[in-house]
Amino acid sequence: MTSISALPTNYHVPPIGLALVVIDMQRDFVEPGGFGASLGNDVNRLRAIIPATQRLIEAFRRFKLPIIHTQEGHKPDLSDCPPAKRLRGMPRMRIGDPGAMGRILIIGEPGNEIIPELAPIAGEVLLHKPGKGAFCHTELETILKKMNITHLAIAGVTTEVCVQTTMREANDRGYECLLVEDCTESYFPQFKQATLEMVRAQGGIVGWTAVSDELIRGLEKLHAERAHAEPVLK
Ligand code: TIU
Repeated sequence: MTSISALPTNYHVPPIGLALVVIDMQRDFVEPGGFGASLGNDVNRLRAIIPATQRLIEAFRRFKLPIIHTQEGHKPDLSDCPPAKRLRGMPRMRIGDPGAMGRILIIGEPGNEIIPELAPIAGEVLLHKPGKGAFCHTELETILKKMNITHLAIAGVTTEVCVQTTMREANDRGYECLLVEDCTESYFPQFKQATLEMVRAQGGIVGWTAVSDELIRGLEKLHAERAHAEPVLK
């Protein structure tokens, strides 16, 4: 087990079983003219996490650990978009309407693409999800089981919506989850802070939180332990 400095206690990771889940780092949420902006949000504040998230993704790649990218989006015919989701609130544009980056929150449209800085590469999982949680109406649990994943480091946007929902879904399914503090952001700073605190309250009721530098330091130790363990694992 590798011990990573985290809150509320150190986070322990086995030699095999850790994956990174990067939630919805798509143009729809971080660029003007997409779904996030249509809801009245200032999308620019989400861009601050791009460099740290890039470094984290690069570290997982360097150590050959699995990466799963998610994309919130709907089929062009909206058959997977509940009317409640489309009709809620008074957005400037609704899901499926034509926007500055194509139809809002529709799979295959330019706005739905992962931003180029964090784009998946061959061998990484790209998962479309119609809901806020990445386990809802997706193959995520099957994919994780096939890869023998037990531990999830979670990054992406927005902290209190898709990230927290996914973390809670994962926690209820038995995964040990770590939320990466400087690789997640919200349109509302107070909601990010509250999420970090509620995740790690009550002895880690939903999981752990840590900054990316600590996680990357942990990955370096994990890599050394794996090199040691590999003859035994074979
Ligand atoms: N609106 C908002 O904060 N988030 C979303 O709608 N989706 C995600 O969090 N990805």
